[in-house]
Amino acid sequence: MAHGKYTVNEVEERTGVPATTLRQWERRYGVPKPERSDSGYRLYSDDDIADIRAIKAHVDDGVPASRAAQMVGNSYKLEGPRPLSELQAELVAALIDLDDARSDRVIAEAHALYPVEDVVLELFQPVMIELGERWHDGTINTTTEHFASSYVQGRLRQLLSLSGSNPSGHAVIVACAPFDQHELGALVLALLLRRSGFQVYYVGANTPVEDLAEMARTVAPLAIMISASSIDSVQALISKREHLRGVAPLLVLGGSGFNVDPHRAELVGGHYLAADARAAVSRFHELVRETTRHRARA
Ligand code: B12
Repeated sequence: MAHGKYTVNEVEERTGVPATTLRQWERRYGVPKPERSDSGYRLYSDDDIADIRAIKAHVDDGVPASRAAQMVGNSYKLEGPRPLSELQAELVAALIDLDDARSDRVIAEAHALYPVEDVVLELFQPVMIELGERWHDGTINTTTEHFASSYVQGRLRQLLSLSGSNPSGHAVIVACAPFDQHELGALVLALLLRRSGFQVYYVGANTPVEDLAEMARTVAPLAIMISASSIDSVQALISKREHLRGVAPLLVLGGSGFNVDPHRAELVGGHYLAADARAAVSRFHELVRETTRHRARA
């Protein structure tokens, strides 16, 4: 199997096909079919580059792009279930078309074929990153972004409630930092924590730390876990860190505001675990084991 190794800009340089056209071909015709990096970026293989050159050659000869992509795409062999990377392109296209019935079908296919964790991390996460980035660079408008975010958020909330809460698991509060509306990462984290046996209290976007401390006095969690996606929300946590001190045995910080510089977690007085929720949950289990062992000895 060919592995993705070139970014979209490198492919643009090598083939002369602009990045926007590459994404359009992928969305409309399903060719090329780049893999995604852990953080959701497209990575093209040598085979993808060969396909792109072949499509370009047909287009240069006057063949319409749709037909050219079909000619190249038909040369793919059928190899069992569609990979999540293919479903990603289809879900992005369905959401941009504001088509929730089509989005439902793509997600039903993904759930039928892959574990929940893979669907969330390899379908929802990259799709949201792609749509959010397109909104940030102005290629989709706010209504489309809101439609897509609220659709994906709804799906994640549904999975969260279907996962049930384990009343005998360690209690954990999951919230977003003050001023932070980036809720999807926190939702993904809450879902994975719940599926791995924690009793999760999911609070959501833009949470004042004073209120979190108050809540901790009521539910006595083992950990407060806060997601911050922007530098502003990291700064808000740093300036309010005194309110979080000692309110729970563990304070865990994550999200892209910390992923870009994990040392920021020390400035808030908490632990940083990993850039991705699956790795973070597995490290969190270790941290919980160490903490509970330590507390039992004390
Ligand atoms: C989607 C998106 C949005 C959506 C959010 C939709 C929603 N309801 O959540 C919208 C369009 C609304 C938005 C708005 C804004 N955004 Co925005 N957005 C993004 C984008 C493209 C993807 C974020 C996302 O959803 N990722 C998918 C989730 C699942 O991934 P994740 O958040 O990284 O979470 C994973 C891990 O980090 C980890 N994790 C997350 N939290 C935690 C917590 C703990 C404790 C742990 C252990 C792990 C963990 O697990 C998760 C699952 O693996 C990012 C860029 C990017 N590539 O990340 C910019 C980005 C975060 N946004 C940014 C900005 C600037 C904004 C705005 C200020 C823009 C504006 N001018 O209005 C506003 C802010 C609004 C606000 N007050 O918060 C910047 C922040 C830059 C900075 N350094 O400050 C980014 C980085 C874009 C950029 N490159 O400039 N945005």
